[in-house]
Amino acid sequence: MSASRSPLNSNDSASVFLNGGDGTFSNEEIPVLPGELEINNPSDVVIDDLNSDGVDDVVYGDYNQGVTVLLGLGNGLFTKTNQHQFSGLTDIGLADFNQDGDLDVVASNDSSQKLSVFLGSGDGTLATGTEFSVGGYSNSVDVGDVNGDGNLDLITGNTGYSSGSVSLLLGLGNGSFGAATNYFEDDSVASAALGDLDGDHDLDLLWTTDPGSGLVPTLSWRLNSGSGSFGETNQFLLEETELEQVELADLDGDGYPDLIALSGGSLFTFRNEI
Ligand SMILES: [Ca+2]
Ligand SMILES: [Ca+2]
Ligand SMILES: [Ca+2]
Ligand SMILES: [Ca+2]
Repeated sequence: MSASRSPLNSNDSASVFLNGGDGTFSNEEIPVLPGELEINNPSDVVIDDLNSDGVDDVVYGDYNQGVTVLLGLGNGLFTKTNQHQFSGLTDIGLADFNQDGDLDVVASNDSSQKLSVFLGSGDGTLATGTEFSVGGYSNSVDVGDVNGDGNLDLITGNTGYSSGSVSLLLGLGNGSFGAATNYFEDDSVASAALGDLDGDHDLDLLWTTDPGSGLVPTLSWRLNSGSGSFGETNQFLLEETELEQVELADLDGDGYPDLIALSGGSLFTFRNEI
């Protein structure tokens, strides 16, 4: 899941909330090896077990500091394994792009028109990033098999100089990606996400725009034909509410993903009625 780029915590520590097993979370702030981790401007945090030791690890994306892996020690503390420093990181995703069983990391960037893929070694370290060009300065990245060939693909939501776009990069299954196809070149795209909106087992595309002051932001979606091409645009106007980050999850248990969005420090949900 993604978080907004607004600071979660401005101290040089990460907040860890320990689950008491009784439905409560302790709210103590546990330092992550004090002095070793500078949390500057958090963009995103994702959690999974990178080194397959049964303990969840944290991949932390910072706008100014790049990607950092924090391996869980099993007692609520973490140790930092490696960091790939760069600026402009807006969003990260975690998946096995080269199908070797080890989780890899993708990061979007709004300082260059490229995204970076870091292949995981399986011990919690990440190889040097490989860059792939996209259609603008990216505010978001999401992962899924859009064309149903078994290889994970990437989409980014982009801002350009005068317009935005959504870029689709088809995965080759070996950690590399084909050239970006850029869709819907219109208003600046604040965030784009993949999910099966209509329940026909292919991933549909949803995005929000940030058209600038005085113009109305929109929420749009297109249904997947099944082969990775998308049908006509469905859209509704968001009035003044500009959505900064969107994610899809089934909130009401009806089997169809609903929309969760962050905007101006508030959390919004939209029930899927497609
Ligand atoms: Ca682990
Ligand atoms: Ca991998
Ligand atoms: Ca694919
Ligand atoms: Ca679908």
